[in-house]
Order: sequence, then C-alpha cells, then structure tokens
Amino acid sequence: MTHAMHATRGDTLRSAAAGLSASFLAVGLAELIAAVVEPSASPFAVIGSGLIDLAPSWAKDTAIALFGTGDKAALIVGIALVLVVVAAGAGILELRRSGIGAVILGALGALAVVAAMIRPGAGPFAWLPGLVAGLVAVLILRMLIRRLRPVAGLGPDDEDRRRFLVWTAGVAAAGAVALIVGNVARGASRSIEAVRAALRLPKAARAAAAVPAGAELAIPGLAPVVTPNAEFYRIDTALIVPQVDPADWSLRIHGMVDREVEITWDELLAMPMQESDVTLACVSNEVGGSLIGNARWLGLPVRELLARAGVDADADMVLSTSTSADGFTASTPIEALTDDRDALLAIGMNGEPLPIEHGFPVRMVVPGLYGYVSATKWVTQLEVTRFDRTKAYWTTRGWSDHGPIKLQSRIDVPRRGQSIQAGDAVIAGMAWQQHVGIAGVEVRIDDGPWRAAELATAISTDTWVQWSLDWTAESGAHTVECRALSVVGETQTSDPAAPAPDGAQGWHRIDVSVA
Ligand SMILES: Nc1nc2c(c(=O)[nH]1)N[C@H]1C(S)=C(S)[C@@H](COP(=O)(O)O)O[C@H]1N2
Ligand SMILES: [Mo]
Repeated sequence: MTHAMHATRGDTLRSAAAGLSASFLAVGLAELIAAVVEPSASPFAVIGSGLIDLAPSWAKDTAIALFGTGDKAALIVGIALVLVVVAAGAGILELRRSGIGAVILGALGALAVVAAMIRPGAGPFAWLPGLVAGLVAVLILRMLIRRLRPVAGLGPDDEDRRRFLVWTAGVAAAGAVALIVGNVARGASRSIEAVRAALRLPKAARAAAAVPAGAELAIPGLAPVVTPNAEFYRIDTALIVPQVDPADWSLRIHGMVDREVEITWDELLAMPMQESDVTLACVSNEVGGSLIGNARWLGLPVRELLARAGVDADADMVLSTSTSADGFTASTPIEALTDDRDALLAIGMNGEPLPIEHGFPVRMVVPGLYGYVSATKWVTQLEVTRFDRTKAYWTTRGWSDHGPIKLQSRIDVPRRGQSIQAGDAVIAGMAWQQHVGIAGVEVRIDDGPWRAAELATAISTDTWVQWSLDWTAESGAHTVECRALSVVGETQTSDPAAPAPDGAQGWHRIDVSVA
C-alpha cells in the first residue's frame, strides 16, 4: 500500500476543495475559449443539448410541468450540481489513490469533446473547449493533491497545507476570472441583438385590421388578447439561443419540387408581406396551462414560395429545418401550407422584428397546428417530402405526426385556489381552436347546470377568444369548470388526456373559496 493512505477528515475536505477548484478553473477556461472560438461549443451547452436530445418525451413533459419555461435553467443547475459532486469526489479519490480522480476528470473532458463534436452543425474547433477543460482539470488536480500527500511517510506539515490552500484559492480565483472574461466575450458576440435593434420592418402589403374593440374584456387577471412579446411563452430545444445574422441568412426550398428556390433576407423583404393574428400553442400545454400566446405576425405566406418552387403532386409534407447550430425540424402537412390560411414565414411579431428567442430573423407560423409540427424558429430550409419518407424532431420521439390543435378553454379568473369575497364576482378565461373558431363557452359551478358565458369579439378564427360570466358567489367552497363549443358544432370533451402524444384534453376545473 504505497499509494493509499488514511486521510484525515481535514485532508478529505481539502482534497474535495482541490477537485472543485481544479474543475472550476477548467470550466471557466472552456467557457472562455468557447465564447471566443465557438459559442455553441460551450461544454455546458453541448452536454445540456445532448441530454435534451436524448431525453424521452415523458422527461420533456415532466421538465416542463415542473419548471415551466424555466426548464433550461433547471437543466443547467442540474448539470452544475452533478459536476460539483463529481469534482469533489474526484479530489477525494485522487488523494486516496493517485490517478483515479485524474481519470474521472479526464473522462468528463472527453465527454465534453464528444458531445461537442456530435452536435448538428459542429464547427471545426468544437473539440477545443472540452479538450482544454479535461487537460487543465487533470493537471491542476494532480498539482494540488501532490501538496496534500505525505512525504517519506510523514503527513504534510502545516506549511504544506498553507501553501495548498493558497494554490487552491488561486486556482478558484483564476476560474472566476476566466468565467467573467468569457461572459464579456460572449456579450461582444451578442451583436445580433444590435443588428435586430437597427432593423426596420417593411410595411405590410396586406395589413391586418385593427384588433376589434370588443376583443379585450380588460378583466384583471385575464390574459390579454394580444400577448406582449416579453410575456410570450418560449419553448425550444436550444440551450444557447441561435444567433443568426440576416445578412448570412437564406432559405432553401428543395426536395419534391420542380425547381429549387433559395432566397436571401433582402429578397424576402422585397416580397409582399402580410400581417395576421395567430395564436401559437404548445402541444405540451396542460389543461389550464400557459404555453399559449397570441401575436400579430408579419411575414410572407409560405404558399407563395412553394408555388415558386412547384410542388410535386405526391408530396404530402414539408420538413422545415432550423439553422444548423440548432438542428430542430418540424413536419407540416402540406395542405396547411398551401391552402388559403395565413401560414407565414414570419419576420415580425407585434410590430417588432422577431425577438431572437422567438426565431430571429425568420420563423414559421401556421394557424391551427401545434408548434412542434409547424412553428420552426430560425428556419433555413423547407424540404418538400412525404410523411412515409422522413420524420421530424418530436415525431421521432413518439409525438403524433399530425398536430391539429384541440378544442380547449381555460379559467383565468378567479385563479385556482384563490379566495374571493361573497357577492358579485366574475369568472373569465380564454377559449381556442385555431383555424376552426369558437362559437361559445359554457361554465358550470359545483356540478350544476351549464350556463352560457359571454364571448368577447374574436379577432379571427385563428386566435383565441376571451369569455366571461357574472357570478353571484355564495360563501363556501366551490368548483368551477368550463368547456368550449366550436363553430363546427363540437363540444370540448370531458375525457381527460395527457399532452403526449397529440395534446392535452379535458375540462379545466378549479377550486375557489368564497369568504
Ligand atoms: N428551432 C426551433 N423551433 C421551434 C422549436 C424548437 O425547439 N426549435 N420548438 C417548437 C415548439 S414545440 C413550439 S410550441 C414553438 C414555440 O414557439 P415560441 O417559443 O416562439 O413560443 O416553437 C417551435 N419551434
Ligand atoms: Mo411545443
């Protein structure tokens, strides 16, 4: 037993600190290098993205249910916690048996290298941050632990321990500096935000009519009928938001077409733009959930570009692809892109260029379909193809091929579990079935008779609509439920279903206590 030793409790803590500070410096340097040479190759981002892609769809659902649109922050925190445990463990093991901790940290570096290189659109230096992280972690860990080791059978003396602490603190400080410099460097690459801010949108050739006055009931607590961009839900698989410069952007239409078409940003802007109000919804939205929002989009109808390319009669699907650094795909039934609905290649959202996290510079928006089969952000390719030839990001993960939005309604006021005063009260919410339209909403209290709510003026059949009902609330505990009726005579089903594989269904039911 020449290598092994019995560490004191103090040395165990010190060795854990060595593992932590070595790993902290490694991560800091890797983030710094990534920020400079290849922002999307940050080890955190590539490992996180890899986990997102590997995760089964129930895990996506659970993450969204637990953390909502903070699911990505939760993932990063999770990875950081795992790293802290592994790094401390590597330090402790390295002190006990030279080489073990180094192998563990080296393996983490190798994992980061592999994860970076297999990302779609990985650049030529994607391997560099992970490699540097691995080497730095191994060398620094060995250097620090050497200072804790007994010399010729004696334990390290106090002077050695003091020097160990100075070195460990120095390494951690260097890691902090690297992280800060890396962040500043990353900020400099945020210039796409400046490009966006300087853009002026073209005027719509076909402008939308003003939102009708009766569309907004203006009830406190009720979702506004037009969702401000800053409050619009965000769902995507991109840990690092793709930064696409319009000057470098182009869209290629290929596959089962008569002639391939490629258009640049300037060519797109020169085409006649159309404005339309469309409510976007996520298939992962639970009954009563908030993964839905409505905006006024400005863009070019997709059918005009498809007509230019000439679509083969056998094609039944268009596979839209996001920028290569992202690699998301969606499979949209071709009728939804060629019929008379306003399926857009959108560049504007509520009067502004698309926010970067909502797909700048160009995304798809298709009324009536959930986002996972239609709303590709940072879109760069449309492949005209067939459902029996290829699948898309979520449809290879068990979600349904066709994603028409289900008839749904939600209670916003009162909030679930809220207690209100007895007397005159109001119940209000939203109802939607995009591209079909809402004919009415009914409300029932304590399993009593269904009563018709008052419907606000719909902006169009492609948008959600507000509803409200006056209620004389009597004190006690009550349940409130709602259900929507569509313009084609359907009544929202009471039969509950989870989001997977084709959208949640059932009635929204809330408990309210009246004082
Ligand atoms: N590039 C890209 N586009 C994407 C996604 C994605 O993960 N990547 N997610 C889709 C899903 S599932 C939804 S619900 C909508 C959400 O759009 P939003 O974030 O603008 O609300 O974007 C769609 N477009
Ligand atoms: Mo979604």
